[in-house]
Amino acid sequence: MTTLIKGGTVVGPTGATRADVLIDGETVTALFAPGQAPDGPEIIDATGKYVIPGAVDAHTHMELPFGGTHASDTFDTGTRAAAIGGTTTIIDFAVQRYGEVVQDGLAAWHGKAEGNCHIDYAFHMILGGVGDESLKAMDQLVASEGISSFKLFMAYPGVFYSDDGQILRAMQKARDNGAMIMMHAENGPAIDVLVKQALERGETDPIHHGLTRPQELEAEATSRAIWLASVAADCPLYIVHLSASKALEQVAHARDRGRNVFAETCPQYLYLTLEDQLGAPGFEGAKWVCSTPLRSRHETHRADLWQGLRTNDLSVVSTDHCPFCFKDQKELGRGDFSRIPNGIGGVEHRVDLLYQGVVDGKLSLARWVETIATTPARMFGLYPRKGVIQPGSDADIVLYDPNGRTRISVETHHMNMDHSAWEGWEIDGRVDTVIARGEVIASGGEYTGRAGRGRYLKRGLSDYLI
Ligand code: DUC
Ligand code: ZN
Ligand code: ZN
Repeated sequence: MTTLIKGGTVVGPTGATRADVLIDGETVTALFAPGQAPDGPEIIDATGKYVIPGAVDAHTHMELPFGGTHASDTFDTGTRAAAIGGTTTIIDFAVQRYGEVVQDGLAAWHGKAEGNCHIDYAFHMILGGVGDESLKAMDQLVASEGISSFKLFMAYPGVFYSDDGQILRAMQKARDNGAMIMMHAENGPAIDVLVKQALERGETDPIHHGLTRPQELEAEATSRAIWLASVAADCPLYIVHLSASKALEQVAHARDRGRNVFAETCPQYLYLTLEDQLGAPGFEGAKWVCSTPLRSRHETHRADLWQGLRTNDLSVVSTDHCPFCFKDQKELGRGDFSRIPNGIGGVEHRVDLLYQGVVDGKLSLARWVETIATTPARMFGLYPRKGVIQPGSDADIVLYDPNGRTRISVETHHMNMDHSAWEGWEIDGRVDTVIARGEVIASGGEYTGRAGRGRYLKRGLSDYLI
């Protein structure tokens, strides 16, 4: 069946142009200047809308076991919410726990996702233990499993933590096989000292989660990761959930010297703060406990991160979607902030929240699309199948209404959470229609997709490899 998306403004990383998009089955087959398309196909009217590639969220944690509980979205609920919000591909993190065989961790993740996803999905691999076997497994995952990126943690001693020697070995392996090392860059052992001291002083409220993770410990770890990658013959390095000005300085400095270093940030760091959200009265701030933490409103983090997106020192915006309900989950940390499960849910709202940056004059239209769709696809080996509207690409397309409005609330969101980190936020724009591999799965507020239609995507190497 052929379909023509007619009358809209197609936005890509190089700008916006009036064009009609022809889809045949699951694939984009042609773009036409207005009025030049042949008669015949079914028409989707995009008058007054932006026509953008389906967004790619390169950082989600469905069902992640963490902090004595599990992230509350399943692949079913989480990918449905993503789809409704204009995201048509996620890259989730499969987990190798301490002592586990990497391939067993991966198989467990396939078991959770298969048959349950509403949109296409891929995996990165978290390495919970770097040793001879897991280094060998990295080769196998790159060569045969479509997994070309591995996340390591400089934080969370005793949970996911890798020491510098382990990190270096994984980086050397990645340099050899073309994979990307993704780094959670916070100095975990130093944070643990500050956490213990705070608790001994009786400082137990959620705000102390942020105060015990100062930006210096994010900047130090970021810098150390960059130097370790340098020792590993400039292994490609991607810093996840970068939140702080001083960490951004480290990335910018490396990039200015032509280093193979990239970074992402997340909407929570662009808009929310330590004082306003994490410091909310009583235990309320637990909703915004995540790591890296929200940063102080009295420093320049948010402005610096927006600027980093404009200058490409930050290449990608992901969500780090890791939802926990307030009741029974966040509540595990009443009286001890260090027991609050770390994570914020937001997979449904990234497209809208970043569009608000366009409205506010902080980001161009082209850069909006580039940071939420095109670059994540290129960074993680999904391009040009995903992240762009061009002949041969999957017909993953969102019609975005710049004249619409979105109000975010727990009453209306689709994520499996009993609260929203964005409660009451109003956005000047709205996801109107979502098309995934040629199928309209959401339109005008009605959802018509289904669990199981999403397919596993084997990824290639990053387009940005040098
Ligand atoms: N950070 C979070 O906030 N949640 C899950 C893991 C992580 O690194
Ligand atoms: Zn992390
Ligand atoms: Zn994460």
